[in-house]
Amino acid sequence: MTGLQGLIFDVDGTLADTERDGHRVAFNRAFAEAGLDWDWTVELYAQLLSVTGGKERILYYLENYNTGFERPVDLTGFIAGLHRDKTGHYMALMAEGAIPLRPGVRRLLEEARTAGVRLAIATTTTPENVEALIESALPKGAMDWFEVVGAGDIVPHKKPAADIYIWVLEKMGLQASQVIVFEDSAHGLTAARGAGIERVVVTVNDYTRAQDFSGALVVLENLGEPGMPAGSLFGRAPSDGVVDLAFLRGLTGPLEATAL
Ligand code: XBP
Ligand code: MG
Repeated sequence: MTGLQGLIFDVDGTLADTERDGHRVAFNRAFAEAGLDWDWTVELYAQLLSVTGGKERILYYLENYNTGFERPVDLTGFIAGLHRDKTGHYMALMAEGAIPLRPGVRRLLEEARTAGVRLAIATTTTPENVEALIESALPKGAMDWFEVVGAGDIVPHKKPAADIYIWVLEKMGLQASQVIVFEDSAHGLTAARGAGIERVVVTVNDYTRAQDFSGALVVLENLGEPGMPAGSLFGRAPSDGVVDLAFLRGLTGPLEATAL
């Protein structure tokens, strides 16, 4: 295992809890605006999250939950239009400051920057959405904190495919053994592991808590803050409940050794 050079973050569910009150709400606003009576409830959305990517998720919904919908001839164009409007609604929600970063995220980003550990993003979501969240939740110019942003349709296959992590590693010029990945979902974990990355820290949320995270080094409630330690679900958790660089640099053992 080589020294730690970079931290790669997933966005949705990892940097912030954007799915239930961000993406889901934006989808529903776009549907209503288009005159559709589709309602993606919190419960239904949990099932729809089995497919990553907003356009892919709409198609999955039509194929599995709304088969009676009379499809327009140009279904791909129809979905793309809906999704474009959804992105607009999502950006407006972020501009209102609707979703804060999760505990410990800003602290760890700032510690990494100070220490010269490189930062990157690997996400399925649309690039504009990443910028909207970062600009609303971090100081002005914080997009520059991330030297590589891998997002959306930039790769042919979205998570759980490994494409986005392979793309980000290549852009950073780093080996899989030189980075640690932060994810919130089994699909994200599978994607990172598929790219050969062994060190994956999972922080769960209500949509992902029950998923299978075997293959992660540690599964936590969140990254923790001093005085607000993170609960742990699996693996080698930090003794003080706070994920910082000292803890991450110690996460070097073989994978099997940390799976309790
Ligand atoms: C994120 C997603 C995305 C968002 C919607 O997954 O699945 O589809 O829900 O984004 P991950 P778009 O956190 O694993 O990257 O609508 O912009 O596609
Ligand atoms: Mg995620």
